[in-house]
Amino acid sequence: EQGQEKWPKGDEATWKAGLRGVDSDVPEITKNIVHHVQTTLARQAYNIDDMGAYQATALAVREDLIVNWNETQLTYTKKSPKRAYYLSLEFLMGRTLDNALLNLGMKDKFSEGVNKLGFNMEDVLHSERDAALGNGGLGRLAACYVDSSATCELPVWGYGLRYQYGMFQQLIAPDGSQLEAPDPWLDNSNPWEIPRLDVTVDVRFGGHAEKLEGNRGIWSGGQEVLAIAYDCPIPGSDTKSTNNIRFWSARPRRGFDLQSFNAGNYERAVETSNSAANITNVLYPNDNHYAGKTLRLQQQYFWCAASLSDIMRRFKNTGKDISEFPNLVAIQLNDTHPTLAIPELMRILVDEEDVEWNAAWDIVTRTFSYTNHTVLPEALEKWPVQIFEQLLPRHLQIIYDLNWTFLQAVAKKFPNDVAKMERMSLIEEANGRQIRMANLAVLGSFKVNGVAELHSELVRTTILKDFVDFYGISKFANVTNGITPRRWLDQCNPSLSALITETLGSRAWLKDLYLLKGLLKYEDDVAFHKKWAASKANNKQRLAAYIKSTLGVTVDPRAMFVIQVKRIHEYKRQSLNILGVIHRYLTIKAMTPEERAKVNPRVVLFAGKAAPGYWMAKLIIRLIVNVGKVINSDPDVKGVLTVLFLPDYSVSLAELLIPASDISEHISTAGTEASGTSNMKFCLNGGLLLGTVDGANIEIAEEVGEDNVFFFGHLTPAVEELRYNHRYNPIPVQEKSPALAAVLDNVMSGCYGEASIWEPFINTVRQGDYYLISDDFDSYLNAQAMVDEAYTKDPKEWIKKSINTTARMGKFSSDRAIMTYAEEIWNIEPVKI
Ligand code: T68
Repeated sequence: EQGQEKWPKGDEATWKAGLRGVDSDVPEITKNIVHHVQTTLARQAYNIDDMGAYQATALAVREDLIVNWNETQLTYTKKSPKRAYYLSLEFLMGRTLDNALLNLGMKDKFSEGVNKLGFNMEDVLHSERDAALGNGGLGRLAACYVDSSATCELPVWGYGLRYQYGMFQQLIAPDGSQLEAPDPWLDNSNPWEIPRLDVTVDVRFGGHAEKLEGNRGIWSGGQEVLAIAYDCPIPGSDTKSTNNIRFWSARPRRGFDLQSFNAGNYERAVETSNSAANITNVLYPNDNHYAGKTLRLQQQYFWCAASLSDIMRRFKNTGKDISEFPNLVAIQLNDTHPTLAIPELMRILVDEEDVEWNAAWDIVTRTFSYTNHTVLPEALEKWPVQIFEQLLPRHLQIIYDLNWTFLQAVAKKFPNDVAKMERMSLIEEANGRQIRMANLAVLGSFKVNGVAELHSELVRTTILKDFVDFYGISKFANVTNGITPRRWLDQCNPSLSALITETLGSRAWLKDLYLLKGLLKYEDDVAFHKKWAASKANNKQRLAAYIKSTLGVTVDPRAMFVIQVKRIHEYKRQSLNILGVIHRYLTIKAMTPEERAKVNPRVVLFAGKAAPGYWMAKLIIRLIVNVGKVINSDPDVKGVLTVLFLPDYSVSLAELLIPASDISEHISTAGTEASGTSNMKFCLNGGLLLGTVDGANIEIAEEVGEDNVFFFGHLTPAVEELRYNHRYNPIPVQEKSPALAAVLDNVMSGCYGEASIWEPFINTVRQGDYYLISDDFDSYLNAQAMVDEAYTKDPKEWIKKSINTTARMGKFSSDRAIMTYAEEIWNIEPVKI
C-alpha cells in the first residue's frame, strides 16, 4: 500500500538521499559527536570537558531518537489507530542518556566511540542532570508508564507541563534542618526536548460566561495565555516505536497587553505578561497533600485546555465524525489533577462543536478514565467555588448543570437519603462552597482504578462507596502499579543484569519479566550464589564510595545495608524507623564488649524530601540527622551501627541506592500507602522487604512468598478502632511499650539537641498517635530481630531468599500494568512501526 502512495513534496530521490537513518557503527557515531562538538557547541578537542562530551553525545543520540520518533508518528497518522493520552501533572524522568542508549541497543557502540574521543562513558553519563518534574511515586509512575507504552508498541502520548523549576534541591543545614534551593534544570539547555514553536494553543482565563438556550454557552473576555509545545521522545526498548510526551510552556499572549499599553499604563501591561509566564514556573512540591493555591488551579486548567485542544485537532485530522471521538481517543487522568479536562471537553463539544448536551456527555463519559492514588482525606482536591468563578466561569456553569442532573439521578435511586446526596454532590457546602474534584472525576469517567489490590478495595469501600452503590461495582477496577525493569534493573544494576542474562541465556527477560522465574533453578547453586553475592557486594561498594565522596563518611560495605528512601511523611513513618534505630543504639550501648562483637553490623540509610511547608516532616529529618551525628561519633557503637541521611534524594540517587540494599523499609500505617513502587524496585534488585501489610507490599509477599518478606504491625481493619482508642481511652506509652517509652525519654533527655526542639514530635507519639507508632513499635522491633537472625545465622539461606525475591517479581513490570490499561480500560492495540 505504501509503495503506491504519491511522494508528497518535490523530488522523491533528492529527499530520500537527504534523509538520515539511525547511526549504527562506531565511526559514524564518533563523526556525529565530533560534528556536534564543532558546530553545535562551537568547541574543539582542546577545550572540551565531560559536560561538553555529554552534550555532544546527547545531541547525537537525540538525532537517532528523532528519526524513530518521526517514523512512529507518521505510522500513527497513516494508520489512525485508537490512541491513549496519559495526562499527568508530573513526569519524574531522571536522566535520559543512559536509558536512551540502552533502549536503542547502542550503549556499547557509543561507549567505544566516546572512549576513542578520550572520555569515559560513566563520567559522561554522570554529567547529565536529572529532569525532576515530579514529587515522588505518582510522577515516577508516569515515567515508567511511558517507557512501557513505547516498549509495548502502544500508541500512547503523555501530556505534561514544562516547569522552569522542577523539584527543589534539598540541602541539610548544620543543625540538621532541610533547606530548599531552586532547581533551574533548563539552564544548560535540554537536548531531549524539541521546541514546537508552531504548535501553540490560546488558553483563556477569567472573563465572563453567558448561557444560551439548550445548555450552550459563550465564554469571552479575560486574559489569554499562549501554550507552546515541547516534545520529548520516549524510546521503547529494542523497538523503533518511539512515543512522545508533550510538555506545555506558558507565554504571554502578546508580549504585553496592548490596551493597557496604549492607555499609557506600561507597568500594568508588563504585569500581565509576567503573570502569564508564571503559570509554568514551578512544580508544586507537595505530595499527598492539597494546598489550594490559585496558581495551581491555573496550571491545571492551562495544561488541560492546551492538551484537549491538541487532542481534538489531531482527532479532526482523521476526518471522522465527532461521535467517533471515544472510538479513537482514550484519556487517562493521573489523579484528580487533570479533572478539569472533563468540563473542558464538555465546553468544546457543546459551545464550539455544536454537539447537543446529552450527546456531548455521552462522548465525554466514554473517553475518560481516572486513577486514584490516595485515600488520605487531606490529599483530596477541592477548589473553592469563588476562585473557580473568577478564573473559569463557564466551567463552573457546566459543573453546576452536570451536578443538577446527577443529583436528580441520585435522588431517584436513593429516595430520601439526603446525607448521601450531600456526600455525592460535586459541591461541598460546608465551610465555604468547594468543588470536589474526585467526585467530578468519577462522574466523568467510565472506569476508576486504584493502584494496588488493597488500595482499590479501600477506594470502593471508603471514599467512593456511595459511587459504587450508585454505578455498580464494574466501574471500579484495580491496576496494580509496576516499574520499568529497563531503568530499575538493567540500567541501575549492570552487574546483576549481566549475571541474569548470562544465566538465562538472553536478554528476553527485560521484556517478559516473568522469565526471571528461570533463576529459581539456581537457588541452591553454590557457584551462582557466589556470583549473586558478588554483585550485591559490588553495588554496596559503589554506594560506599559515593557516601565517602559526598559526606566524607566511611561505611563498611560488609555491614548490612538497611535503606528507607521516599518522601518524608508522617504516614510513611520514617519516625518509626529512627525511633527503632535509637532503641538499637541504646541496646548496644548497654552491652559488654563481648556482646557487642556479636551484633550484626548495620548501616541505616535515609533519604527523601519534605514538602517545604510540612513542618513536622522537616522536624523528623532534623531528628534523623541529629541522631545520626551522635551515633556515628560514639566509639561504643563504631563499626556496629552507622546512621546517615543522604541529602537531595532523586531518581539518580535511587539508582545508586536501590541495588545496594540488603533490606529496605516500607512501613506505612496499614491502609495509608496506596501502593508504593520503590518496594518493587528494591525487591527486583534482590533486596529483602521489611514492611507493614499495606499497599503493594501485600502483593509482593504473595508473589515472592511470605517467608521471604518481614511483615509486622497491625492490619488495616484494626486501624480505625486503635485510633478511636487513642482519642477516647488512651493508654500511656509506658504501658503499651516500655521500649518505646524509654526511647522517647532518651530523645527528651537532650542528648540529640534540646528537648524543646523535639517536643512537638514526641507529643504526637505520646498523645493521639494518629499513625500508630506506639501500637506497632514492639512488633517492628521483633521484625528487626528476625532480620538480624536471618542475615547472620545462615548466609546461604539469605542469598536464597534474595534470589527468590528477584526471580518472582515478574508481576511488577510496568509492561504488565500498561497492557492491563490498554486491554481493560483504553481498548487500544499495539502498532508495529
Ligand atoms: C503516590 N502518590 C502514592 N502523590 O503515595 C504511592 N500527590 O503509594 C503510589 O505508589 C504512587 O503514588 C503511584 O501510584 C504520590 O506520589 C504525589 O506525588 C502528589 C503530588 C501532588 C499532589 C498530590
